[in-house]
Amino acid sequence: MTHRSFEFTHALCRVPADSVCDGLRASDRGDPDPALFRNQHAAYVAALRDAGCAVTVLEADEAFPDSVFIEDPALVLNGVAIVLRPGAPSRLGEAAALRPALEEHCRKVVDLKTEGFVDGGDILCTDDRVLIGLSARTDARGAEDLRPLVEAQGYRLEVLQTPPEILHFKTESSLLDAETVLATPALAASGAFDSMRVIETAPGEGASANAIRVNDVVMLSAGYPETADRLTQAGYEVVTLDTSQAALVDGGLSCMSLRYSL
Ligand code: CIR
Repeated sequence: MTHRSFEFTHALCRVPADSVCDGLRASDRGDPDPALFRNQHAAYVAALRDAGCAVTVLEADEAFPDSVFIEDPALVLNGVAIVLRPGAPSRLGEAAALRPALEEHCRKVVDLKTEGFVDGGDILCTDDRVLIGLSARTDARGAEDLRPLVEAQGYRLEVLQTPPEILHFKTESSLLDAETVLATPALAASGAFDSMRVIETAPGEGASANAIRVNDVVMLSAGYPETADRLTQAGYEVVTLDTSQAALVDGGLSCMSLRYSL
C-alpha cells in the first residue's frame, strides 16, 4: 500500500553517542554537549510521538559518531527499508550497523548494491517521486543503482544536483505537502522544484529549511521566527524544536529520524 508522503505511522531514531563530538562538520563552531544533545533528542522523539508516530529509539552507537543522523544510512518506502551506502568513509559502516533494527521494524529489507554512494539526506520523497540530489556524499552511480529499487516501490526517481556549497539536498529543502516544499532561495533557484509550489525560507534563516512535515504538523528548528510565520500564514501548524547541538555537527531535524508507514 502506498501512503501520502507526509503521513507516517512509525519512526526510528538513535540516541546521540558521547562520541558525537567526533562527528563530521564543515566548520568548527565548538563541540556539541552530549547531555544537552540527548535532552534535545528526547524532546524531538516526544514531538514525533505527539504527531502520531510510534517511535523506536535505538541505543547510542559509540562506534559511529554521526549515528544519531539515522536518516542517512537508509530509506524506507512503503514499509520496505533500503539499506543505503553513505558517502563519508567514517559513516559507511552505519548501514550494516542499522540493518538488524530495520529487519526488526520494517516489512522487508533490501540492500542498495552499488560501488557508488547514496546518503538518505539527499533524498526527498513526494507522493509519487523520489528526488535525489547529487552531492559530495551521493554520486550518479549510487543514484542510478538506487533507481530500480525505488521503481519497484512505484516511485519515479529524479536525479538533480545539490549545489556544491550545500551538504545534503535536504539540508536546504523539506516537503511540506504533496505539492509544496520549503527551500532556501539558493536551492529553489537551482530549478529543483520547478513543478512544485515553493515557500522560501526568510532572509538569514536558511538553516530552517531542514524541517519535517509529520502528519498534521511541520517541525521547524527554533530561532527562525520569520520562516515560522511564513508557514503559519500558509496554513501549516508549526512546532519548533531546539536543534542547536545537532547543528554544531551539521545535522537538523530530518536526519534524526527514519519516518515510515506500515
Ligand atoms: C555528517 O556530516 O554526515 C553529519 N555530521 C551530519 C549529517 C546530517 N545529515 C543530514 O543532513 N541528512
